[in-house]
Amino acid sequence: MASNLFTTSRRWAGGLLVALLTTGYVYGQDLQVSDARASLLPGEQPGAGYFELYNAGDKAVVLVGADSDAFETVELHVSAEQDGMAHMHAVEQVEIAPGERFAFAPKGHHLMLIGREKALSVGDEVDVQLEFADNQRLSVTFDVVSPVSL
Ligand SMILES: [Cu+2]
Repeated sequence: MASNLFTTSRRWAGGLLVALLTTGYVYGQDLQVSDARASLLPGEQPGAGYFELYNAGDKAVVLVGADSDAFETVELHVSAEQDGMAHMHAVEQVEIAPGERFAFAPKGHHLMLIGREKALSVGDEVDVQLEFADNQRLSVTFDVVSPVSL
């Protein structure tokens, strides 16, 4: 029994190491994130995360989600206007073709930052993990900004 446990945990650790190395190689060079900022409203209202992704690689990149220790939930959303009213809804994924830039920006795609786990003020930094379809993750530091600065 003890040797089984040992084998399992060793295999797990090996897999983790491979995943970390792969992430560093693929996304360190081929996927660039810029202008990452989080706009937080006062109180319990959800905030919004904006950034630009540039796929410098030769394969499509598919963003499928995001996660952060600083928030209970992070969702991919898109804003749209319908009959003169602003709406937003969750999106399953965002695909960025090779050589393309994709902006998460006000009035368009955004990360919805729901349920703050701790107090955050303008000027703070907050880490968000972007999750991709091939099980890779990219940690991005967002600057906390005031909504009126956008
Ligand atoms: Cu939203």
